Amino acid sequence: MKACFMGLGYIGLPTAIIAAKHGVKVTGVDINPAIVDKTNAGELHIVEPGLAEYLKEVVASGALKASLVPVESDAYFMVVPTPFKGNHQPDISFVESATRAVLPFLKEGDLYVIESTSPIGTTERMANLIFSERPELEGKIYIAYCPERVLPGNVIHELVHNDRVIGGIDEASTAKAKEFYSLFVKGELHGSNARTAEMCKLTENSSRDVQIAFANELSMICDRAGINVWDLIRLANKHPRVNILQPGCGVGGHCIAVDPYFITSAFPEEARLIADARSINNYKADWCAEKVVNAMLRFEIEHGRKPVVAMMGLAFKPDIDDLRESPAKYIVSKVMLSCNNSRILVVEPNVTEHHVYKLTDYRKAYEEADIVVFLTAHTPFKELPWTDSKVILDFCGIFRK
Ligand code: SAJ
Repeated sequence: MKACFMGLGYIGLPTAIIAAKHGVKVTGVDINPAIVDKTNAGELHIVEPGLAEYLKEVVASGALKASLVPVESDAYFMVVPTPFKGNHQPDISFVESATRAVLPFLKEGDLYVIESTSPIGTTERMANLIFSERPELEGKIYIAYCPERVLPGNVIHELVHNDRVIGGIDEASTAKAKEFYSLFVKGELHGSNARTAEMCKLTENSSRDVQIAFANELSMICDRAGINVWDLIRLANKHPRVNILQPGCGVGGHCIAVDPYFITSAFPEEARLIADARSINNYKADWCAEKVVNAMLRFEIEHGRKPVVAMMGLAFKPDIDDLRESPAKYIVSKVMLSCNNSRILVVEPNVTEHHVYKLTDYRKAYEEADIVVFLTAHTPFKELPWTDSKVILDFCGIFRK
């Protein structure tokens, strides 16, 4: 079995590696020559625990080769980004160009799968594109959608053990795609149709966004009501059928803060709760920034001098170095713009250097600051001693019991 993975990013590369480890002869394709060279040298260009050894092994055995262009294979996987445009409309141009790149190689009996998070109808659109360019293939190839579901940081385990949803454009396509994934997936493979599988991925991440919005809304209510939201949620979750997530300084990353827009842009009349959740989670970051600015003004009035402020965390979630779409980063820049005369110490223990912010060691910043703002719940922060000699704005529950 020969397979081509189009896109060697956070999902494409690990999936290509795992498939190669399970006996598939894999060509990993990327438009970035640096990624291709690095991969062929057996070096991992992403941060993912445990994956570097696997990559070395499959490159050394010849099971995985990276390339700038696809080669003739039995199966083709589209694992490219689907960002949104300025108006929150999904941009599927990378899926389309990857599809056009494999078009000349497709032959009878081949499997074509989209893994990229995609708006409803994308698989059908790509099938139409394929058949309009290669009409002789209609009814002769298998086309399916199978979304990835892995959590960065735990990819090796989740790629193999998570259940997968597989939706073909017809039953034969679903069956063919299931056959491929069963080569390395130990979780259950749930057959469906392409539109349902596309919506399923958007639903999973929207569901998380809505649940986090509930926690964030509670945190703002509790702030005004003088209630500790962490205690409240811990107690409410003692009910056997209640499971509230944790509030934070907003929702970041390239999945949960993005995917719901693929629903709201296509169904603006119907998707009201999903749209509200997005705006609550976006608003939470502005709310946090305003709290920081107000605390700084209050400090200046009370002490007759500007405070030193420590902004603790830039990553979009705990214990990672990924700053993309991070609400913490947004809050830091907003606070800096409003109070550019104050000394603001920026802390991110998982990053050694940043091109915009001068980073300070977290212990030093905590010691020096008058106001400490916890934005990301990184584990090392939890060891810092509680003190009431500073103003502490704990937006992510560092000091929760
Ligand atoms: N967050 C909270 N409170 C919580 C949980 C998370 O504020 O209780 C925040 C995080 O701090 C972060 C954001 O939400 O800013 C997203 O973090 P996450 O850990 O919930 O999710 P991601 O973006 O790392 O990965 C998600 C996962 N989806 C679900 O859990 C439903 C993952 O399984 C998907 O594969 C991934 O999106 C994706 O690629 O779509």
